[in-house]
Amino acid sequence: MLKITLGTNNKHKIDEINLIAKNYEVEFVLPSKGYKAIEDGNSFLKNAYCKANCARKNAKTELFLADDSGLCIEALKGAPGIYSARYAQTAQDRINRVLEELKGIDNRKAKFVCAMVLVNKKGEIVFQVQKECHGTILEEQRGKNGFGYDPIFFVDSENRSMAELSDTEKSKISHRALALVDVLEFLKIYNIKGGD
Ligand code: ITT
Repeated sequence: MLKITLGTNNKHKIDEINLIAKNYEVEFVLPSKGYKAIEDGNSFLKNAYCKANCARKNAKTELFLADDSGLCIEALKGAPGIYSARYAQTAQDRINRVLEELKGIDNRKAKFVCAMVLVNKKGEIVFQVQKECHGTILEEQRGKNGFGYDPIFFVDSENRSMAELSDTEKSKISHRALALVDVLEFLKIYNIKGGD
């Protein structure tokens, strides 16, 4: 089984990622205690690199992956974008802020974006990808699954909010799923395996 350190402090992300990866011989593990990345890039890919690079510290694996993701709303000129995690204090406050900012606005088109960067022990980029999942911002919250902005994100292709999808359903269509499958297929094509 190939083990890869995932540079994240978000428990939902690692759970989602391991569910998506369940049919591959890959397991994602949390970084060592005290892991804290400074996300000072101006793009999802740059911030994903910051996190993956930082996860190398005291880690036991050969490879390091990070996911930088967020919600981009057309009528808000792409906001909250790379600031999605910092748009307000709590997840509920962030949802409230988006709903407030979109009050009375007809164009509710939005997309979730996920950038993933895989680096080696030297911090060199081995693979990177960015994917999107398209939808519409609802007028009010729907569903209890997932995390973050899921309850207000209506997934066009599924006709339900992201939070109304089961974990397994989300793991097939999300921005994170689309990006991770490319990472996993890259590992498979190049026959990159773990040592144990
Ligand atoms: P790490 O940086 O430690 O990985 P984080 O939550 O801070 O965790 P990001 O910087 O990538 O992660 O910010 C992503 C934010 O975008 C996240 O906190 C959510 O608010 C939102 N987001 C990303 N993916 C999402 C998803 O699948 N569903 C709902 N909201 C999501």
